[in-house]
Amino acid sequence: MKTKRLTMAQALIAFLKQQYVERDGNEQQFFAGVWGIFGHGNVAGIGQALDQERDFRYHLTRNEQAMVHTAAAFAKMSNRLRAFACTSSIGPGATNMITGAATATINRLPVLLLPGDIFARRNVAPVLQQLESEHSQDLSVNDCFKPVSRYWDRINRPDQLPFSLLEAMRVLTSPVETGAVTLALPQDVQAEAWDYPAELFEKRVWHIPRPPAERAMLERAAQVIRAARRPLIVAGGGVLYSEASNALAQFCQQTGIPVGETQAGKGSLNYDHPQNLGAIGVTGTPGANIVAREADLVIAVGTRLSDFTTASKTEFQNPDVRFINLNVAGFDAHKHAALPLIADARVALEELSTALSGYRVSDEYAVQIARHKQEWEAETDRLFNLRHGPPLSQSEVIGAVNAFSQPKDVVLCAAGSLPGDLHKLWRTRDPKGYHLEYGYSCMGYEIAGGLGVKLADLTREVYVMVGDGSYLMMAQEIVTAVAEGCKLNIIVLDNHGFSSIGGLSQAVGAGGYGTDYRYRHNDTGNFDGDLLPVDFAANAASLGAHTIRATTHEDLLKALDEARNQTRTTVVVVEVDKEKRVPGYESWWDVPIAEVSEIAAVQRARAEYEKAIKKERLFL
Ligand SMILES: Cc1ncc(C[n+]2csc(CCOP(=O)(O)OP(=O)(O)O)c2C)c(N)n1
Ligand SMILES: [Mg+2]
Repeated sequence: MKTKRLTMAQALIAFLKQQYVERDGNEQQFFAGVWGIFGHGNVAGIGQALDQERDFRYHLTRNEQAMVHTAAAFAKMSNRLRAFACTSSIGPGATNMITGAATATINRLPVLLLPGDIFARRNVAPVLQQLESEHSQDLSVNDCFKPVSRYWDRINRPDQLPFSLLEAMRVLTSPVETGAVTLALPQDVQAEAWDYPAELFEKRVWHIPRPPAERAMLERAAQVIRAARRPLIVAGGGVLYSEASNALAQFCQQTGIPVGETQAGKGSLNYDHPQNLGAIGVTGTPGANIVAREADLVIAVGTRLSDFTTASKTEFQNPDVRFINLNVAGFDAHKHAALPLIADARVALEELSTALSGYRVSDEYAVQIARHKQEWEAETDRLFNLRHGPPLSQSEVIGAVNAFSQPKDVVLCAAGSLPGDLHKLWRTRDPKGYHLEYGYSCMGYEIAGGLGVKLADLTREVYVMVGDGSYLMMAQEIVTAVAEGCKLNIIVLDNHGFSSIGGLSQAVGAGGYGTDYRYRHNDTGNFDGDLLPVDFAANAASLGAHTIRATTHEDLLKALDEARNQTRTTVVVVEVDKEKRVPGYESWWDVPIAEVSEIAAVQRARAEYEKAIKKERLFL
């Protein structure tokens, strides 16, 4: 057998370079490179290997959590056909990645995490940053990755590596199983050599399958659809990952069946497609939510049916409602006791189109859909043109960015009040034009994620819309964007605290307590003093960005224009009115209210809650 004597870390990098994926005959390299921060737990192993293998590009992040977000956003933008690896030192560098790992896994996005780990050799324990345990020596902080990884392993000997690498690739490239994959790499083992079989380093192409639905199930699904009077499609992220937008558009055009889009699925259809009712669920449009309430059949395509989509299981109120779940994962396909169509979205939608030839929804239903759409466009225009303030309303800022951006540009967001407003209002004109991380809704994803999106497609302008809270949590990747020459347009919406959780706090009777960014007041002892003088523009400028302050609508339009003409990452800071919110429409979210309290507002909220929760359904 031909072998190559390499350290474990050298072998790992040499292997990653040779991994390719292929779907629909298109082949491409799977790993675009590796993100990392070196410490003693990886510098002599992975760090040395990367120095030796300069054609496997190394990117230096400023925070390990951020780099996992960057990697996940890159994979999402690439429809999971490309990914990054992430290397960290041991201890805090490793555990910083856990939030990123959870974000990736919950959103079903492939990232390969390579945390350094404590010595396998043990004789020098406890080493710096080691979590000691009295009951086991087979334990380190990296065990914390287990629940947030779809595959987890620790490489305790260099000869274990090949078998773990093949498992890692199987999971990363599987549309069903993908998520974070963690290979914990003990510091000493990274530097140990072994005679690796040369075969391990040959080019390997992983086929990404498009499994068709079982014929019998497809026929049953077609029968059920033909019998339905008010069918509705819920389009999730799976539509986009499968590149099924055209198939869905054609299916809807042919059948007249309307669509509600989840956060991950927004963009499945262009906003002006006649059957697109827009956002569905807690942050949905009135049309999508009214149609959902009355639907007798829900065809859920590529969605996890999270509580934001199902309005905490109150979204679908027709007593006879049934579900067909078209999903590549059996787990999701069986939710809500659905008829499971386990298949690739694109393939199955094309097959269903054929099976439903001649079928079309009633004229009455079609008229209702058209009316909802028209009314929603008028409501969006109203919210885009409020001319409130200054401070401006958030909806006007969204309207300005939406109108200014080009169809193929990407808007990106993750947490706060922006995701709901964007879900409702953003007029998406390209399947990849709307990028919301709303599986984990992780504050701090925004700027780091924007970098991943930009790296995935340098031809598009990326508009990162970020609240002041999220910005303060993780703005340091501006430095990384500047270093990489990777231009982002970052719009900071400063409302001096948490509009989202502040509003929620008011709704649960807690009066917005603890959700404003203010000085602690000497008299009251609470944070109800003056507003804090945080200067976001000065902060962004200090990190190397071009910065612009905007106060009025006209300022904002000028700022967007100036930003577009910049080659450097540009941060536009605009103050918005926290209390001028976009309303909710025909929906509800289960946030349990205190069962007992002396406060009248809490008692009132509880009474409303007890009524609302009765609408939750079981779907067994
Ligand atoms: C890491 C993390 N911590 C806490 C939360 C809970 N949370 C959701 S939104 C929010 C406030 C966000 O503030 P900001 O970014 O200013 O947006 P705004 O609500 O003002 O629109 C918080 C604390 C979260 N989603 N993620
Ligand atoms: Mg805020």
